[in-house]
Amino acid sequence: VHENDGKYKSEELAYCYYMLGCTSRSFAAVIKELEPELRDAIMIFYLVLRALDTVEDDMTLSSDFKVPLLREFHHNLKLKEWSFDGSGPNEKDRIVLVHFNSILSVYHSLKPIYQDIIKDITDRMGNGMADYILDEEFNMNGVATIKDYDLYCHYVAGLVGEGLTKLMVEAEFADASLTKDGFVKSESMGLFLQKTNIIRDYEEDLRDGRSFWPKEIWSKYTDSLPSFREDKSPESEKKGLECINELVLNALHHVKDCLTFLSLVNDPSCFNFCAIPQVMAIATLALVYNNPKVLRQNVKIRKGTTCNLILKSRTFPGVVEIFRSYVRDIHHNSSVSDPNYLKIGIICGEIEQFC
Ligand code: PS7
Ligand code: MN
Ligand code: MN
Ligand code: MN
Ligand code: MN
Ligand code: MN
Repeated sequence: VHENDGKYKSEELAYCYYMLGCTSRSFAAVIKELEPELRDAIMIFYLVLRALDTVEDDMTLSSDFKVPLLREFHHNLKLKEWSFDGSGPNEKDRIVLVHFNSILSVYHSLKPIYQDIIKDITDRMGNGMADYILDEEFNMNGVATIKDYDLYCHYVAGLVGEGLTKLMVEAEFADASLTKDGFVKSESMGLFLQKTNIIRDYEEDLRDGRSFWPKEIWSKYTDSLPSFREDKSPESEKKGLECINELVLNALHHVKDCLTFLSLVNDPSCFNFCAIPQVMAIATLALVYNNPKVLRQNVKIRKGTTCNLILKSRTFPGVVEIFRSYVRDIHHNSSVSDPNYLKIGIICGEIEQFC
């Protein structure tokens, strides 16, 4: 229930934190613990992007309507009032679009430099998402090459990493070198989370009529991506597992950059905010690796595992230890018969050396 118990300095601010809790399980907890200097800015950044993603995800909107809405979305941040109630009643996060006025009110109270960072990322993400909305006549959207896969993930997650890094460096909570490397490390932070989400959500996304597994990878294992969930034969399952494992191999290439990034975040509250999603991602990758359940249902790490990970990830050595342990699990679970057995061995070895 929404209630302002005097903790927040305005009704709109209280309502924004209420919406944050409604729309995210894991991000709400870490954002609420941030230092006051960045807490409201990152909370608003999250809600603005959640609103944009709700438009992107809404399959009841025609692409003729959706594409300009995504491309122009950042202009709404210049308005005093804007809201949207055209999303279907089943759209789970539609609250942030219906009550976008509260987000705008708090957004305009942020430091101008924080507003500029948020608006620039919203502009580039909205335009990138629009590029990947396919025409109605193709009723399945999809990603063709590995390059397209990386570009889509750049738009929806790499850019979030860039924006968050700019905010943390501006507030002097992270090392300024992170904004002077062409954002390669923050890009890996975002891509590692997004790719893990895409691998895990195979079945759920197909059920929603979408898919983000790149054809360049899955076409080595099947002629049609949905066959992995439809064809129950052992041969099909074996190919499905080999495909998952190649996607995991691809995601593991971001790990070294992520660990370097985390070593350069100084403020403890920002460190937790950055590190917790990453340790959940490596735990999820270890869970999905060689796991046939991914082809039929949405798998999730256990509640108890999550709690232990959060407790252990408060320090950099704790995070490194968690990565070492899950990378070792993946290595042990790989079998000689997998076509990427050698490559998995190489990348796991490189990461373990690096730790
Ligand atoms: C601004 C905190 C920390 C340097 C809404 C955090 C959806 C994986 O759609 O909700 O349910 O499957 O499970 C977050 C880098 C982005 C990337 C991207 C904004 C880390 C809109 C998160 C989050 C950069 C597009 C959430 C990328 O997953 O998705 C803030 C550093 C939003 C981060 C989306 C996905 C995020 C995601 P869904 P989820
Ligand atoms: Mn989306
Ligand atoms: Mn989404
Ligand atoms: Mn524009
Ligand atoms: Mn997803
Ligand atoms: Mn999700």
